[in-house]
Amino acid sequence: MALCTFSFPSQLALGWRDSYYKATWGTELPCPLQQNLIQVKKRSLAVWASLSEKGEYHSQRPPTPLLDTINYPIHMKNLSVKELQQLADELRSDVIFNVSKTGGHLGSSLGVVELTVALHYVFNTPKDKILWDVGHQTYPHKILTGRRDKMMTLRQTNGLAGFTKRSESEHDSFGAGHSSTSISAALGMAVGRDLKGRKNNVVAVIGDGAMTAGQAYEAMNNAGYLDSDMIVILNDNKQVSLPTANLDGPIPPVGALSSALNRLQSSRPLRELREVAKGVTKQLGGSVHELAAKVDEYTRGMISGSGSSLFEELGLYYIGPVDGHNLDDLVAILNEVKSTHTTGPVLIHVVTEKGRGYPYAENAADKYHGVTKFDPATGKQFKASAATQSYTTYFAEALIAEAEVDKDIVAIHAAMGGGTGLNLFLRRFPTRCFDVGIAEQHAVTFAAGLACEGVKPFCAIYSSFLQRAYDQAS
Ligand SMILES: Cc1ncc(C[n+]2csc(CCOP(=O)(O)OP(=O)(O)O)c2C)c(N)n1
Repeated sequence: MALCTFSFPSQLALGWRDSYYKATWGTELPCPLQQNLIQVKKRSLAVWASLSEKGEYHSQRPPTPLLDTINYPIHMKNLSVKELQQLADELRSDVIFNVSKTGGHLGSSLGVVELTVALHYVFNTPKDKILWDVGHQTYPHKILTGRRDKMMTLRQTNGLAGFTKRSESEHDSFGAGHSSTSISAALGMAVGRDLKGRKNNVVAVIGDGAMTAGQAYEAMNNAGYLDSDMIVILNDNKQVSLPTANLDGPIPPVGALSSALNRLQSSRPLRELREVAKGVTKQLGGSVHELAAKVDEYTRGMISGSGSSLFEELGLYYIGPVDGHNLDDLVAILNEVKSTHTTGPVLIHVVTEKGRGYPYAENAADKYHGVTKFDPATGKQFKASAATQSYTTYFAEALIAEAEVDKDIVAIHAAMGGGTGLNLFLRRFPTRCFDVGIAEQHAVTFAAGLACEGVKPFCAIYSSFLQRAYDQAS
């Protein structure tokens, strides 16, 4: 079994985990793969962008009259929902303009603009805690929490961090960068609040990608048991892995969770039945109340077959799916959940679109997950053309070359098909490439299992994320 770690952003180091390859290839180091790294012919890079005339951007900063009046969430509390929509529109155009000058995570931030506005409208940070999983989607949150004037310093030395950072703002209740920590941390904050006798809300916002990691389930299992009040918002945008830009088109999200969420969304009649049951419960009470509760339970049972059981059986009360771009719905539901105390953990399933509102992002296979500087008018990114191919591409092409002659070779990555180059392998060998989701520890042990069966797995993991699988690798 071969374990390949990638350092950020894409340096290559190879670690050979056992004597399997020595037996197979009859060599230790340099291994055949490394030799191939040298042999692979240089390939011309795709032309990503043409600078506008004289290297200047065409687009100007968009007018944002309402956003200009809002430096902190406190300034938006008196807005109507209609004005909130205007604020969201201006916020979205501000994010696009800022990121066009700095580069950064664009698609994920665009997808949560309405959710960010609704959260800051309903909850009161920093007293209430909002925890953003990974933290790469927090540009709208940063703009609304006193950091708008620093957005041009994003991800630069001494500038704003690309993720949430406690020392940067009291509105960043938890620091992140690596995924799937938000529910654990939120539970800790909820239990800490209860022990201290405080009264505030704790909200974790976690994507369907981050929800594929084991830690999220460890946390939900514990949250269901401890039963502290907390809210988990599942931001379901159907993109689990990244980026897909070097494929011809989008790839379907990996994992059973994604198809369960899909089925859940399509079970509309059942959801309506559940709503009716709830309505009857409220109006009548008594024995009819019990009957209605049974209908509710029955309906939930039926829905649970297609997804909600996943959360409810872990002890979280499931609400959804909710249109994550409809401010009316978001504000109403968040207010409802906020005012209903002693409910234990609640999960609100919000459906959003990555890259929302920026057609170039919406139409791109990777939804502009991470971009270089770009021209907002055309969506074209200003990518410097490198003299040589990246290590990542050398690695992928070398592995493909080996796999052409050895059909036992398979490739594994943890939601990083673009970053590891294995999307290229996937394109060549669709049935021999395994994207396991954001599950590094599972990826490594899965590879070990394959190796036990005589398959030759190449497990490629970003080095910083390999910390998650250190025990499995050692
Ligand atoms: C442990 C770990 N592995 C991999 C990554 C790289 N990564 C950053 S965001 C992301 C996808 C997250 O998907 P999701 O949570 O659905 O958020 P979205 O970007 O779709 O809004 C990945 C794989 C990471 N941050 N942490």
